[in-house]
Amino acid sequence: MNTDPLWYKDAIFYEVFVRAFADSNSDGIGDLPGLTSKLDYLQWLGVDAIWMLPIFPSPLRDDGYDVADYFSVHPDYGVLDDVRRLITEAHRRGLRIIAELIPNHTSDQNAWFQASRDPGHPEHARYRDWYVWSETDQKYRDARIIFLDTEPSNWTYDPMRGAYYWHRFFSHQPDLNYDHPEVQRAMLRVVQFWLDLGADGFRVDATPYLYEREGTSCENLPETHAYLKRVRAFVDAYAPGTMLLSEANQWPEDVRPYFGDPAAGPGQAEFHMNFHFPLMPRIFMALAQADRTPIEQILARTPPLPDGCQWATFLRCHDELTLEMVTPEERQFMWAFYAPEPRMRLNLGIRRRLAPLLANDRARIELANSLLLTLTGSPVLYYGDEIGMGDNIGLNDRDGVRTPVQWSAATNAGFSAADPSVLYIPVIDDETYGYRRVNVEAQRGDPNSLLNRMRTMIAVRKEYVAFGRGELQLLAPANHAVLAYLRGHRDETILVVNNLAAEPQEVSLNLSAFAGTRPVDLFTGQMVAPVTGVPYRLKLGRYEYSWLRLR
Ligand SMILES: [Ca+2]
Ligand SMILES: [Ca+2]
Repeated sequence: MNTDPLWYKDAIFYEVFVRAFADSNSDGIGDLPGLTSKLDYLQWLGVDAIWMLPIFPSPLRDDGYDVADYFSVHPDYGVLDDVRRLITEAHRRGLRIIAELIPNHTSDQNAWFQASRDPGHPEHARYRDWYVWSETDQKYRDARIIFLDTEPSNWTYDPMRGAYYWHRFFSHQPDLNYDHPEVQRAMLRVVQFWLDLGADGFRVDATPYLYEREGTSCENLPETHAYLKRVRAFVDAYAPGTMLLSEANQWPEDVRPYFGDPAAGPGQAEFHMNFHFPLMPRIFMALAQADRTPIEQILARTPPLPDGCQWATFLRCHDELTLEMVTPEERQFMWAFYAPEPRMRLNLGIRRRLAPLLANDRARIELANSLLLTLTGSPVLYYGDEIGMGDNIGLNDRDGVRTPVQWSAATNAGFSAADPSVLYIPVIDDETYGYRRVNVEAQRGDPNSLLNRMRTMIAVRKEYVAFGRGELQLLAPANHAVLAYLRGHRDETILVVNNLAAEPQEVSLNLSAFAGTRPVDLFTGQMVAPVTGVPYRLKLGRYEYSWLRLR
């Protein structure tokens, strides 16, 4: 295993929904032993860290983000020993395991909430103030409602308690009360528990929302940052090398404080990594418009990061393609282009997978991944996108992008030996994306498959430190259909050129600072035309990308 404390800067992350990955006991539900049995595949693919969606006991009304017990595993997935075995086997293969930490809210089925809401509960006195209770539903009115499609208010009345409780997400997910010192300590105990099991890091859910204060949006509050810094100080002391990744769906300047200020001294660091949410829709916008401007604009608005910090970038994830961080006009454009059918939309976003979003156009899918793997930060791949899995917009909410992995053309796509009628949701079985046509086994055997191309792109990226750690310098060619940039780290300089258009393009780059170098194509190892004092001219096919080392 890579023991560099900055390992996450060079890592490629892979997001796994355990339920969808592999079913070891034929009950139709993916589980921890199933995931463990597929670690060889992930090692072969070349990823470095596996981020698991929640595996806690839960009523699963929000796919496990409604936690009923932080100190156990949902029986569908296995037992705590299965977690230990998974982590041991992952580490043996040089793979890290990133667990979920869900600090803002619990399930209404959590024993803490049951004791808090019920005045007759034997432990009511202890848990009374663990949640945010109010006599009225009029407090914190400046806080927006996030799940606009389902929730009319951030308050819900509980007749048992005779009061309203606060919830930033679903009404079955009451917010914990971080003003209570016991709650602050309880969440640190959760962190400790999962570190003791061997977790290498946490993806921390919904970080902006921990505290509430009147007259504010109840997001990004100083009290919230102070607590998150305390979590960081705790992991640094208890398990050095643990990586913390924050989910703050905010503008880059608002995300910047979630990195903290590590240079300011002990206790001032916050997260090692944050997702770069606003970059994601702009990659899709740039592809739709064949114009690099949206990407340029958001990168210009992205502040430099402190030492040791890194963006997490992604194309798709388990949630909808969120359009919160775009203007209303841009949102209309994105909906019209990428979600022409109303049922493709959800909240302020689009509930589709990568391949269907890009019209299953192989060149376009590869180009999107070229951007993901070279532009900035550490990439996070979403399970199944490496083979171009489809989605099922006939399923509810976000289930359509959480279907079983298509391992083979066998029954249930090789995901499970159960009767197909008992699968947690059906496998994709349509003309274009069905498992008989799109599956891991077939693509592994085909050297020209998307899967093998993804594996090559991952391997090439990992050969050059500049992609994870280097400076990014955007070039400004006159042709706006081309996005070109230099990634540089010490003696490594890599030129990446992407044609965002469906038509071939010519581009002329100013590389005079590199006159005399002989660019080498990182995929073929072939030298291309030398750089001279005059503009460097390249011809690119439709959606073609080129990664060149200048030396
Ligand atoms: Ca199972
Ligand atoms: Ca909160």
